[in-house]
Amino acid sequence: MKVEKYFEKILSKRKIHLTLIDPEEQEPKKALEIAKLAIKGGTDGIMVGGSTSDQEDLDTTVKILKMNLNVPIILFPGNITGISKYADAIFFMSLLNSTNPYWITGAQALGAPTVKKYGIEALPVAYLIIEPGGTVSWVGDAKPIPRKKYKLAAAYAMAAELLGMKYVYLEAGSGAKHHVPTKMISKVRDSTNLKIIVGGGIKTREDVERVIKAGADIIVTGTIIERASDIKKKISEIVEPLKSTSNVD
Ligand code: 1GP
Repeated sequence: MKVEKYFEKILSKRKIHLTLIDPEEQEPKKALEIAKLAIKGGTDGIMVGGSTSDQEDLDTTVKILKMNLNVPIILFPGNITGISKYADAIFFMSLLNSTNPYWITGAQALGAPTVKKYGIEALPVAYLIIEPGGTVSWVGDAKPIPRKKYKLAAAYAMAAELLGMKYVYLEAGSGAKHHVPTKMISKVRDSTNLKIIVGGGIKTREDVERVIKAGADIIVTGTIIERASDIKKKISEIVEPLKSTSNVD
């Protein structure tokens, strides 16, 4: 099944949780171990990528995950080195609030032929960096959206919708102290029909509850699996509110 269809199928019933694994943080075998525990805990898919990915580490990690798991493996590229032929799909992202055209259309043009050659399913994503933004904000030359400027985030999301994108990713930055403000998520929800992905600084079950209530469709967590002593328990705890949400209500 295509990943987009897989998402749609889940979203017709409830919200989605994805686990982000940075291939630079551990050996591929360890990444597989972590992913297996996250899946047992109830995550719906594995994202692989980071702001500074090495292509060889990425390829080996994606390959071992793909061969051993039966949830989608989705690339989350930090640059053109973030593409692997073993993945099921790629978040094909444009960092709309970058100040450098390389991150808006340049890397995309350089990476597109490879994505097409491998036949990787591309999910078009407007990537928006919200304050504080962290490493990705620095690397991506972003002008991070101030946390109280909800309308700015909504305006970017509306532009993304009109440009034909299907997802908007509201990113507070990996390891952020606070996740994206709920009022900003609600404003984006009210302004577009895009699927809303929210990531950065989501650490607790309460965070997930708030973010979903505000209108997020897909929740991404990364840092918590690096810190948890019991990964399966931590993931099952935070996905619990998702499993009881309904889009049919
Ligand atoms: C990073 O949004 C993701 O792009 C995940 O952030 O590491 O804070 O969970 P965390």
